Amino acid sequence: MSEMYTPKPENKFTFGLWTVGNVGRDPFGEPTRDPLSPVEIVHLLAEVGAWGVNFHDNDLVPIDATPAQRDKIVIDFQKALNDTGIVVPMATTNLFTDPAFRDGAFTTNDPKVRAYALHKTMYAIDLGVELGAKTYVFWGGREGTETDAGKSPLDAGKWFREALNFLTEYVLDNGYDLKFALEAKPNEPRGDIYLATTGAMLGFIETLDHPEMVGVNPEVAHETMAGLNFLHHVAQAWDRGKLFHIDLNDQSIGRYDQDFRFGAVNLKSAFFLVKFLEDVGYDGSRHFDAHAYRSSDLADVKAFARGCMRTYLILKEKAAQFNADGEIQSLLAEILADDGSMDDFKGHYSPAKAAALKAHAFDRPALGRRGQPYERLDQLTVELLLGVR
Ligand code: DIG
Ligand code: MN
Ligand code: MN
Repeated sequence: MSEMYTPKPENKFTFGLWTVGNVGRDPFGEPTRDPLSPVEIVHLLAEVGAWGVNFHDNDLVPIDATPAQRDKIVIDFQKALNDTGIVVPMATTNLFTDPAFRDGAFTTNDPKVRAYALHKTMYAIDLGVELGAKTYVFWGGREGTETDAGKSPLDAGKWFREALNFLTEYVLDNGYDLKFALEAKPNEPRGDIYLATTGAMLGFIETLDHPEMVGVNPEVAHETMAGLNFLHHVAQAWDRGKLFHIDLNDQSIGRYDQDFRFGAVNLKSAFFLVKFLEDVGYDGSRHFDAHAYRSSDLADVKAFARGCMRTYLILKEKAAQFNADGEIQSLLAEILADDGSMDDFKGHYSPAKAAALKAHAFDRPALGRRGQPYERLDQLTVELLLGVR
């Protein structure tokens, strides 16, 4: 394989323990692969060239482990990190597997479970910080409903806000260097999940006591499931300075959460996303929250992981090619042409500016006659991606 697309630490490619460790279980079938220990996964990720590994608390430490078992697991895991140079940029809490969370964790009607969710998350934050995490993800997989008869969405929002306010204070109280990243998803495993899109999360963050500590972790599959344009959500997050992390994978619109290999479904969307991240200088993890097909064996799981990273690097090269392509850039210059005739009306409001703009005579028919060469531009983009430019 070409050296050009070999991942390097500076690419900041990461995988969760649950991704390459996915055993192939699905709602209709038993596992198809043997489980891998966290230590084995760290060595697998080092072998394929990843930079980092992420985990839910219980991916690493079983929920019923004793303190002594927990400490042994952490020592062994830390040794694997030291032996391989793999780092832990992000950690998160499993607040969705155990039956206790059957009706949610932070938003359940049961105050005992809400308190337990805080208890569990504080210990999980301690674990993540101990292993070096600087970003802490919250994905509310069970924070939702199948019927709105039994839970007020106002109560749910209030309880979620209280939980995050409590936990940001916990981070401050302990002097942790940690930021929170909220991950949206429209549904699955709940019939409807609260705060279903990245945009909803951005609005919610502004209601928190410490919004400066909280950003988002958009996932390709989650906005795509709902038929939305993922890039537009990422751009809105970036514009607000809130793109603290990103989950890369792929997905067909209107399907269950497929978490496919990055670029496996829609190469053009993946290209525009990579181009955006590279153009704006996003410096965070490129986290592949994805897993191999259930039909894959271990060798194919490694090919899956390599494929995620290779596709990102190939599209990164295509983005540089796009930015250097004379014909494409001249079309963009034509599209963005500005003769300066409207300069007096730009920028902040003033009564004089408003009066002048109201008095200005526009040739509306002429405005309607100006077309845009988007077909030509998109065809050039497609041909670049197809490798004929
Ligand atoms: C699923 O998309 C979620 C959980 O796997 C995890 O909490 C988060 C971290 O990437 N993604
Ligand atoms: Mn997903
Ligand atoms: Mn995710």
